[in-house]
Amino acid sequence: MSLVEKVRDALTRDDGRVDGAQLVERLESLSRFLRVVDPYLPDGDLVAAHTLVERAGSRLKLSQDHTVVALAGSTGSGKSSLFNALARLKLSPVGVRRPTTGVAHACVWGPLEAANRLLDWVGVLPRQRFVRESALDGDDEAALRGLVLLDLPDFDSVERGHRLEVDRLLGLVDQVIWVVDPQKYGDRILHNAYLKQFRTHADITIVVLNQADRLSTADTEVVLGDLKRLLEEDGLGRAPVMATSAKQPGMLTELREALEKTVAERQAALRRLSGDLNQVSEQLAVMIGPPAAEDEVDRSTVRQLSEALAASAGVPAVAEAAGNAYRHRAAASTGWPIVRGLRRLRPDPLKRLHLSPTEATDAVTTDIVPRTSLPEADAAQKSAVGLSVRAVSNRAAAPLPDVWGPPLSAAARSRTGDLPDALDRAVARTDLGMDRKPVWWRAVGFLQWVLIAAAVVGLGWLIVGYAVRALGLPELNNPQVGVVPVPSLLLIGGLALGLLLWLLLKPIVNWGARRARRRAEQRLRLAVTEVAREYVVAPVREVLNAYAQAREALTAVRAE
Ligand SMILES: Nc1nc2c(ncn2[C@@H]2O[C@H](COP(=O)(O)OP(=O)(O)OP(=O)(O)O)[C@@H](O)[C@H]2O)c(=O)[nH]1
Ligand SMILES: [Mg+2]
Repeated sequence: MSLVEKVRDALTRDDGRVDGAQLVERLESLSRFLRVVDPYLPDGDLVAAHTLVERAGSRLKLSQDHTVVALAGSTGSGKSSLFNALARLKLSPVGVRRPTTGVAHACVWGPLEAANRLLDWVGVLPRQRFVRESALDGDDEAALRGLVLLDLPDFDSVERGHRLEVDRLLGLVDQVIWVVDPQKYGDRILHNAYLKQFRTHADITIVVLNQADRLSTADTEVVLGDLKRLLEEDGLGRAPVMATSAKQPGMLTELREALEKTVAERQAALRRLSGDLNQVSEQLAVMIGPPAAEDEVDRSTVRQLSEALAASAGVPAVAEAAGNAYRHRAAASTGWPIVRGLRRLRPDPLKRLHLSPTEATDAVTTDIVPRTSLPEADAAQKSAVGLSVRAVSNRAAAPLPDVWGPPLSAAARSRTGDLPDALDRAVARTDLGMDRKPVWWRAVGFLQWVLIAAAVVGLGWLIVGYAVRALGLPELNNPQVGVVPVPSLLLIGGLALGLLLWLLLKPIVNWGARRARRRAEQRLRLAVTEVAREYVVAPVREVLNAYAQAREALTAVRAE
């Protein structure tokens, strides 16, 4: 007996009463558990729990004033004889040809109408329902009012249908009296297929050694002792065991008293369901382990995923293009104006990828995101994404019971089909920080134009000087700086300084380009991480949430 069973045993022995409201709460927790896990766990593992919720709901809606007690056992053990003896009427045929009883018979102590709905639900045919009219016996039978006794077919029958019917009824009744006889009380099927399955139901189980009239008192004691030992092994050490005889009314007193107690307590139906809940929640416990970790999917796993996604989305290429675009635009604004035009003929690297800032800004306002012209991810990149998606679900599933592996992996993969588009959109939408011209570009650009203007003035001045000389007009009096005349100084100085300025600024432009590249890469990676969270981590988290809720619900089912 496990520790939990021992504690439960001690508690139930104390008083053994099951609180109806508490039972309903536990059943509600079980329904909550099922609602939460249904989308994720295999149906086959949840059948017993679903059946119980349904059955308990129906039983609790039906009469609580009646207690349905079944006489079950192997063929010829004397179920029908006991049934008749308890009813003190010949209601169910007793025979020497086996099996005798093919369908369940019911005897109701008290008015039949009140028990009819319950018997409809249990599935006893109307013609097999009998009434034990207590009015005829004075108060003799009053103590059993509310008892619905069932005589079941044999579970070990040559008729296959009998066993199915027995199994069905054993799932529905409130209490079971196992009828064994001195020859077959050790039967393997009885113990392994039935009694062991009832170990969580010791408080609604009675075992009777029938046909005890055939044994001497000493033999009866020996057999009872052996039977008790077997029941202990079955986990039913707590169930009452008694010797009975259908042939000697005096040997039914103990059983009758036990039934009177059952009927008076009106607890059997609740105890049955409570035992079922214990059994089902024990089975479900393997699906629930430790609480899901706080950071279910840790940072390094998400980083690995977003790196794989970044590579497949072409983030390095876009960042590279951003750096090149910086250089391109810096040259167009600050370069030496003589060759600047040539620069302009070359396309902007970002525009080539359909990633120019103007396009992106338009896209935000119109909400239509144009596709980028980035190449599709190659096979290696795709498989890296696949691996890191699997790593996310593996990581989340690691601390949980195995049943959660498949739903977590399905969740991680559920949106991977949408990833390429989502990544492309994220890249297209990302503000790469390239839409503002640095102030110094304008200043340098202006200076370059001033220098060109000076050169043009110098050139004009020189041309005018030549023209004056050619026309024989009085020569212009050119001012001089040192030995160099000002027009030449303007022309050469303007051109040389512009070129020099451009050359001197090149390292700064390169540094700016590197910075632009890094900034673009950072922003793109952030956007890609968002996609990773939304498309891979969020669905996984949803399953983990379900796990946490299921865990909490099952704890409530198990708390008695
Ligand atoms: N001596 C003695 N004979 C009994 C006792 N109970 C039943 N019998 C006999 O055992 C045989 C089988 O009895 P049933 O009551 O038909 O047994 P059952 O368990 O209903 O059998 P099935 O309906 O075939 O499953 C009959 O011949 C009964 O007379 C008993 O307590 N003492
Ligand atoms: Mg019978």
